[in-house]
Amino acid sequence: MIGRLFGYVSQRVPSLLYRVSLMMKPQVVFVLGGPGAGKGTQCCKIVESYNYTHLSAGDLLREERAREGSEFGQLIANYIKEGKIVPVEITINLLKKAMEETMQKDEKKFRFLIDGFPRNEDNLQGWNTVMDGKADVKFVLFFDCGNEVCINRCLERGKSSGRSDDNRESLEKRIQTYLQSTRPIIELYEKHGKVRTVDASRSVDEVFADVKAVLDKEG
Ligand code: UP5
Ligand code: MG
Repeated sequence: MIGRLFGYVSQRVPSLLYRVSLMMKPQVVFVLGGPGAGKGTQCCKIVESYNYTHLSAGDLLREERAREGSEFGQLIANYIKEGKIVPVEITINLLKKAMEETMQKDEKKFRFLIDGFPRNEDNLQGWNTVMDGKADVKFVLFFDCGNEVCINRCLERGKSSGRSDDNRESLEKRIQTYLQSTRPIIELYEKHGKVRTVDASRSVDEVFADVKAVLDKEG
């Protein structure tokens, strides 16, 4: 009897654990930093070594801009060119949908790097309204990089990227938006001890060594 009971329990334990893991809330790391700080580059490297899904808010907006029949295409195009932050109702829906689709395809993929969001107070409020209780923000990974380095990286990329905002005029606006709107959001998280800062002005590999140290510590 006891033997049978033990067998029953030991057979069920892994499946119970598995089911608990299925009920995991999305675990989110917000990835922030100036234009060209290396957010996308580092997220791609993280995905190679850690069990994270990379969602770039900028990439999702560019996809939506290009989607045939999108009612927001023109608005997104204007905002991106001007380095302005798209109203959160648009961005949050794209992010939520991408997270849901990822988890529907594979329930074990509940860790997300949300790259380039939240960029301002409006973004943060939108996230809190829509995602409150639905996801846990673990910390902000902040790629700290001087403006000149950021601008030069984007201008260099602009030679081949085809991005409508990789030109000096748009870049100056992007930097202003970053300083005025995004830095205060990083500072807000800093006050809550939730920012992990990496010096992003060094080589890709040097930056990634620090990123790894952060992720290995945070789990
Ligand atoms: N590079 C990268 N790391 C390097 C290193 N360590 N040393 C030397 N070179 C390095 O890198 C940029 C370039 O630098 C690349 O050529 C790379 O090889 C090189 P990348 O990794 O792409 O940097 P990243 O920080 O991702 O730069 P990005 O230009 O994507 O940052 P932005 O934050 O400006 O752009 P994003 O795509 O997030 O947003 C674009 C626009 O979308 C915004 O301006 C805004 O209008 C809109 N937006 C919203 O409105 N809401 C959102 O929530 C998000 C975006
Ligand atoms: Mg990017």
